[in-house]
Amino acid sequence: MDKVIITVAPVGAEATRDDNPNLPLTPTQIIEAVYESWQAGAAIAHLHVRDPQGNPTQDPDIFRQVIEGIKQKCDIIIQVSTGGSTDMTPQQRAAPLTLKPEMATLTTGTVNFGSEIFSNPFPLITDFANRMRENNVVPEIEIFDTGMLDTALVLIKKNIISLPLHFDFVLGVPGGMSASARNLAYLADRIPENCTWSVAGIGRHELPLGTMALAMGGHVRVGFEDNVYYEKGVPAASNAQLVARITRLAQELGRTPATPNQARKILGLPL
Ligand code: KMH
Ligand code: ZN
Repeated sequence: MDKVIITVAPVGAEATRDDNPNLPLTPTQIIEAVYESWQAGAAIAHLHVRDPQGNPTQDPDIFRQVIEGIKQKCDIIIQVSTGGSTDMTPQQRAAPLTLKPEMATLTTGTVNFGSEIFSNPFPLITDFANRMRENNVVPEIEIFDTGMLDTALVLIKKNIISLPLHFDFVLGVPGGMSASARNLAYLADRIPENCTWSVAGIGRHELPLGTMALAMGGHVRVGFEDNVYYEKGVPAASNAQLVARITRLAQELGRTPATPNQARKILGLPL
């Protein structure tokens, strides 16, 4: 496994300009951030969008604008968030699936999320999975804690989602599974055969967990959604700066960043 799929998560729903003045907020800024990240080695863009006030929104019109802008510039795989933010209704969160993006996230359980709750009861998960099937959207299974992996296995058994699958382990959210090497190894060890995985380490954990994933044969997600710093106390200049660092580390470790089409092959997406 020499190719590594690098995902960029350029904005998320939680970070603000107070956290990092370089956070992309407008469609133009998000498009540019994704394009620069693609140039730096990213193959997947995990997308959230913001409204004109800079607040998180799942408005399909804004998603459409961002997706069309990205597609005019590069062939990066588009993955929309169905997580949205913790205060959104399921209906709001699922709205961008009607745009039929190549991929979307599917979180398979509920987790404390700082002082809030990221709510994903079983009926919501199955509803989102069904909508993805109807719209030919390939899910990426988001795992914030161990029980979510067990639920994903149940969903596979019930044929609500189908193999092969790509899992993203989001480690280090306050309230979720902690960002340790042992936890990463445990999760990576438990996914079904022929499946792939990436890690999204939150905050200061982004770099060490990403590096571990490179050494383990996994894939990596970086970006301002998960981490706004380049190093302790130093805000990153851009998402592309974080992608470029993972690309450099990958090359040192004998892993080549996959192009989007190479990533599509690895993930079983149509070319
Ligand atoms: N913003 C978090 C509450 C996803 O994109 O699928 C959820 C999230 C997960 O970001
Ligand atoms: Zn997200």
